[in-house]
Amino acid sequence: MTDVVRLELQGEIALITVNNPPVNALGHAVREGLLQAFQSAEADPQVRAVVLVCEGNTFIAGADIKEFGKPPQAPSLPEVIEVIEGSSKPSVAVIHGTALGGGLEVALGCHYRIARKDSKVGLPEVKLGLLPGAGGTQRLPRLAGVEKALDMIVSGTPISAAEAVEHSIVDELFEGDLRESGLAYARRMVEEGRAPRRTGEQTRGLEGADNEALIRAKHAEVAKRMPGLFSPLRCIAAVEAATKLPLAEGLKRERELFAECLNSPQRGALVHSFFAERQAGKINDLPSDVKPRPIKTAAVIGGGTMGVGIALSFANVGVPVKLLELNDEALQRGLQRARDTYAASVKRGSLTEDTMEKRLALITGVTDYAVLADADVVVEAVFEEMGVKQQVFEQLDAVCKPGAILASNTSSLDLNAIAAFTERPEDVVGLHFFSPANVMRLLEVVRGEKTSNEVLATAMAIGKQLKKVSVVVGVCDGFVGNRMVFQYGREAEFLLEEGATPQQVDGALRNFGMAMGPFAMRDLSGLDIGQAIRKRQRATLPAHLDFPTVSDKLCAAGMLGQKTGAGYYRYEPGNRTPLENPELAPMLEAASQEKGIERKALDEQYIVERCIFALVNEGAKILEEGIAQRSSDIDVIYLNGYGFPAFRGGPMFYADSVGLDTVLARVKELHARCGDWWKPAPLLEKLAAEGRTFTEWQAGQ
Ligand code: 3H9
Repeated sequence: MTDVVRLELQGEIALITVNNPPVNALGHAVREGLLQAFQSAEADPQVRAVVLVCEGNTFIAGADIKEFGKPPQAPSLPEVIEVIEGSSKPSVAVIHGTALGGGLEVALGCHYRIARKDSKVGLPEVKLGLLPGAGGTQRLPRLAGVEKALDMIVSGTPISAAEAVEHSIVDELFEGDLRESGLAYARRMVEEGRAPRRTGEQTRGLEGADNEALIRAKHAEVAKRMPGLFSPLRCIAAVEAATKLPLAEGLKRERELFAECLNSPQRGALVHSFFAERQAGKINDLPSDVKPRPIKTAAVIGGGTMGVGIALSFANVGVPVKLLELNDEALQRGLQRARDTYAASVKRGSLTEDTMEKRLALITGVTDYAVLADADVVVEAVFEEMGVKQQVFEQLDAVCKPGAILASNTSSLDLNAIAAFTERPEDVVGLHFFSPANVMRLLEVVRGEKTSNEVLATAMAIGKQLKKVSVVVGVCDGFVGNRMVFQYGREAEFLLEEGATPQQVDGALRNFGMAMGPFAMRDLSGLDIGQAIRKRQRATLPAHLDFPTVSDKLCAAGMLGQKTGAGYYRYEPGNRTPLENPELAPMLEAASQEKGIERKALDEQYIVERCIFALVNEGAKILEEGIAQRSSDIDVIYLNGYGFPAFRGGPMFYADSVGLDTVLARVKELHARCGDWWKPAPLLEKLAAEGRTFTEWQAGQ
């Protein structure tokens, strides 16, 4: 056996244990170990049944993602599973934690499956740009039926063990010890004289439904909901093969489709996103012995949309939270907003009435700062004005207990200045939530000049507690996300002056894969927000940083976006569908004329490059200034907070894949054509000259 797979005999039962922390991934040594263990059990005349169990927190969580793209090493997973399934002695997989991807495929290769009640099973390969490549697309439909298999494989979302039993994926649930439960089940198999029950030989799941219609419907759903994605269509094709071909041929077809996915650029981007998200949680210069402070109670200042969203985020994970407003009327509005948000979820069916009441009971409305004295963390979400922040932080400093985390949700103001309003700047940190805060996964954790290591570690732990993806950023105007989006949005507006319409710009960027175009996004968040930022920036930025004027014209006309029924688009009452705003065309004409620009048609690639490369050039500056720790952190921010397409890996990874020399050449052209704000970032020039990528670069090199 290998170090990571053990075989021991328990009477007539062979007990095979996988121990490959952290998630028992199926790296080369595990595959080899499993093969040897199952072959030994088969060859040993004393053995009458086999139990497969895993140590640690989880059953096998899939293939080892780090091996993708490297030369394959035998035995392959399909070969191992063929041996497991082909064995003449009945085997049972004992599932706990999450049996995912190749892990579930191994379990499907075993003849029986039992699962601990709290476990989950799934085939999430599609999220990595892949499809289940070790028989999952052939074996799952044979057990669960084509409809359920398509749902699981195309969405990648795991299901609970109980649901897996309902769909014949798992035979039985258990509670308690893994080994004992597995051995007890195996003894029963022996007593009952059960023969191997090979999944590949089952047909029940493939019968009795109109599989062709199910496949057609899934195609239509994918075309609508996942445009531009490579692997979902291949997932469907593989399941279709299961409905039409004998197992061996179906498996062969699955391998071909898997190889297509493995070689697609989308797989590279999605695997990058997976590791980038995990890497983001690591802070380079934080000593490993720093322990976060415990967070048992929270408080939020401000009962507006943002403050309430933050309060809901705490309540959602069971943390009692006080919501502070200045007067009773504003407080009641905030509390009502909290109730309305939950009620909408109850109406949609995603929350039960009972859970809603339990969560609401965790939110206490208050109007007096003194009652915040016992809070472990206080998050300020008041108006974005330094004077207002000053009042809040001075009061917090006066009432909060020593050791409380004082956090600001500012999206652009100087956190160091905010910290200086207190006598304890080391306890001040930025927690920049994204709207709606109870839904969006991204959290920028802003590290001030004086923020202590312990407070930073606690802020990251709070993010984890709230189930957010937290990324550490440094202090600058707009931090990472908004500083970059400012450049992106500005270019989008310049395109309007050059001749494009909002529909064309939004359409081009949606075709690129952005969840929303920049103008639809501005209409949603309100044009007055950008106007306030521009006002502040005009006072400090150099004159050559020309500002486009269309947005100001709309604001002057009272068209602030969806909330006023018109902005870049027009909206019918109660309907968010963007329609053409007839009042915009003359404003566009006027804006072009004022600058002496002759309006002309713009092509889609030009639109995309202008907006996306503006993100990249600013991202390069952010990286070099140390505002972000690594380029993949910038990607994580854009993937989770700004609707950047995951299959492109984030703006910095996208630039790497285009080639930094190509990006630099386009940036230089734009610099010559548009103005000095397009000056190439020195880091972009350096890496392009050295033939390196952002991903390879680390600070100080
Ligand atoms: C597949 O199976 C293909 C087959 O169909 C066909 C083959 C032919 N490999 O997420 P966490 C690392 S595709 C390597 O923070 P959690 C992760 O990077 C695969 N490493 O923990 C991290 O490392 P570090 C299908 C992996 O408790 C550490 O483990 N399977 C893998 O929050 C802890 O991870 C999947 O897509 C892996 N497969 O969540 C499952 N998985 O500490 C992917 C994790 O150095 N994994 N790592 O940063 C997950 O969804 C979650 O990790 C899991 C645990 C739910 C398991």
